[in-house]
Amino acid sequence: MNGTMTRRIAATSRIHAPTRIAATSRIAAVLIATTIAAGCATAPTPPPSAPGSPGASASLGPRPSSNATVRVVQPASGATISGTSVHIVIDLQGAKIVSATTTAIRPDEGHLHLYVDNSLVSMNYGLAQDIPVHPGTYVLRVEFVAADHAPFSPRVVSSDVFFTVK
Ligand SMILES: [Cu+2]
Repeated sequence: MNGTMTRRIAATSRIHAPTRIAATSRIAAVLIATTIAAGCATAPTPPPSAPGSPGASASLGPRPSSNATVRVVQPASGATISGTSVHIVIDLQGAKIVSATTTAIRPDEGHLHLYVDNSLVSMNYGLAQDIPVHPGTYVLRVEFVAADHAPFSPRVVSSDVFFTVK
């Protein structure tokens, strides 16, 4: 980790305040220093479970549903990459990304929350993002959330994508 990388991350990403950082998470450790500019005051929301998991939307209160679907295009599941960052590309169908934070939510507007190893590490208002990584194996999951940063019900979440950095 060096200062150059930190500055580059801050300049290119809207960093979400992590709601729960595993002390052992390599990426969380990288990103913890860059979480200052969070434009997103997150309600404490549990990380999304993989599709089909029980209890994915428990205790979230009444939330609208959305017809949107989201998936990870890149990296490919099982990919092995080298370098100090991974390029993530998301496909979102049935909704559009809006940068506004509002409680006047619509089922077809929102933004993406990105989880690495169950930690919410970053968010931007686009469909592509570079995330700094160290060698290791990671699980990536993306969720489409409403413009108030809270999930839809049922949650609009991608399948898990595993990738290895060497
Ligand atoms: Cu958000």
